Formats: sequence, structure tokens, C-alpha cells
Amino acid sequence: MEVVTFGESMVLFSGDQDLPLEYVHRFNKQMAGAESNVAIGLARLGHSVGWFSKLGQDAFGRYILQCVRGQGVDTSRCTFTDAAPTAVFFKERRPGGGTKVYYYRDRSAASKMTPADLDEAYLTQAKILHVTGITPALSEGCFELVLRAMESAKRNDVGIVFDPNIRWKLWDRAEAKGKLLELASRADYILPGLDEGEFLTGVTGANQIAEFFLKLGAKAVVVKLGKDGAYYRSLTERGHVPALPVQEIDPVGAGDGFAAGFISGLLRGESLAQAAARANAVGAIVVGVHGDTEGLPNEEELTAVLSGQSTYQN
Ligand code: KDG
Repeated sequence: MEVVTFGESMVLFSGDQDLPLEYVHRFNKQMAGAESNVAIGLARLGHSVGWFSKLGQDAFGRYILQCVRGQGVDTSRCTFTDAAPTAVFFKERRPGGGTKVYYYRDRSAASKMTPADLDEAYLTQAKILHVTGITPALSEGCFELVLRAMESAKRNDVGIVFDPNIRWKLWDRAEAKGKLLELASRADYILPGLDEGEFLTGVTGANQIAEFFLKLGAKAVVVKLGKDGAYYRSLTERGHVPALPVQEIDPVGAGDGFAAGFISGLLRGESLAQAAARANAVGAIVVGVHGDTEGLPNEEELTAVLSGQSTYQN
């Protein structure tokens, strides 16, 4: 595997009308999870990638495994438990635009993961470990697992990509800051959103945020600026990638597309500027499609967008 990632994926029920959930009668069933989104994005771009999790020994756990495996991701290190269920969540399409999510994931199967779920030999043959700030929010065992994976990757020269991916519904703010900074200090590449960066570092603006994380030990930082594109900085490169023109349909999953594009750039040996542009383009494409993974491009589609031959949406 070129990349290993892990975390919780859930069955997603999206209301089929722009109404508060209590008035929605029909839901579409899909699956989603930040890390499996990244894994699927990488597989679609032609990379070999493994994702693992602990799934409930139930229909939803089997469904998630089938979906992720069906996208060409290695799921051989996934485990099942009958002691806790697979999590689900609901997406409400707000009247007038926007989405809101409701989690049913407390004490889920994935939250039972611990360092014992890490196959170190599997991890250390990879080039990149991808982790997000969602997993450590699930439980103390999950936090310890992320720490163990990062430490093992560091000892074995596996590059570490960290996306803080702060989910406020899962954290107490002070705890989030302490734990996420602990993880960030072990990462090689950090991909915060602007708000997340400001919250974690206490400084304002993309350049200052990047400087903070470089001082903490990162090799490179790419700050996601939404409609303003992205700002990247390492010790030798810095610059800005403008946003691509897209009509926003569903922003959920865009950050995961961004991470997949960035990791793909690293694996292709691209410069930081090129990897940031690749990341930015994948994120923009995802925003234009309903669902977390449905819009993730293959290499041909991405190349057309990067070369200006296609805007994807027309
Ligand atoms: O990044 C998209 C994720 O937020 C979504 O797929 C659900 O993993 C998820 C989460 O924890 O919110």
C-alpha cells in the first residue's frame, strides 16, 4: 500500500427534500467517513491505499465494508465487533441551502478501537499515513491509537499527513486544542481550514498559521481557504492557489477530496505548489456534487480540470 488511513465510517441517511428532518419522509442511504473518503479519493486517482476501522457485526458494518472495498481500497485490516453497533448519521438539507448533520455514534464500534487494532507491519510498509482529528475525538482508545500510529510512522520514515478536521459536536474545546496540537506536533504535513488553524494556533491569517506549524516541526502546511483557494508554505516554498469556479452543491467531503489530492501530489513527487493545486482542484470538484465520495474524480477528469480543459460542471 502507498497510503494507510483509518477511522470511523458511518451509514449516512440524507433527507430527500430541503426540509427539517422531522418533516422528511424518505431518506437516501449512503456511507461516509472522512478517512474512507480520502481512501476512496486516492483509489480513484490510481493509488494503492488501505483503510481500516472497527465495524459493528451488523448489516450496516457489512454495507460499509462492501462500499469501501468495492472502490478498490484494501480493507483487509478491518475488524468486526458484536459488542457495539456501526454508527449512523443523518444529513438535513436546510431550506434555503446548506446542510446540517446529526450523529448517532456515541459508543459505536469504531469508538472501541485501541492501539491493539494497529498492524504495525502493515503501516510501516506504506509511504504515507493519513490521520484526521475526528478519530481522537471518538474515545481515549482512539486517541491512543492515532498517537501510536503516528509514532510508529515517524520511526519508520512513513510521511504523516494530518487533517485537524475539527468536529465541534464531538469535542470539548479545551480538550480538542490540547490533543490536536499534540498530534500536530508529530505530523509532517498539516492541512487545516482557516478557522481550525486560527483556533489551534491562536494566531490570525494563513501565513501566521503555517509559520506556527512549521515551528512545531511540520515540513509543509496547506491552509484551506474555501472560496479563496488555499495557501501553502514550507521552509522553501510559499504561495497561494486560487479557488476554481464551481457552483457549490454540497461542501461536505470537500476537505477529504483536498487531502486525497494533496497526498496524490506527494506520491507523484510534485512540488508543494503542484500538490496544493491538485488538492484544491479535487476539493472544488467534490463541492459540485451531492455526497461525500460521488464527485471524487479519476485521474483523467482531474487532469482535464487542472489543465483548464474542463470545469467539470459543464
Ligand atoms: O469530511 C466529511 C465527514 O465529515 C463526513 O463524511 C462524516 O466522517 C464524518 C464525520 O465524522 O463527520
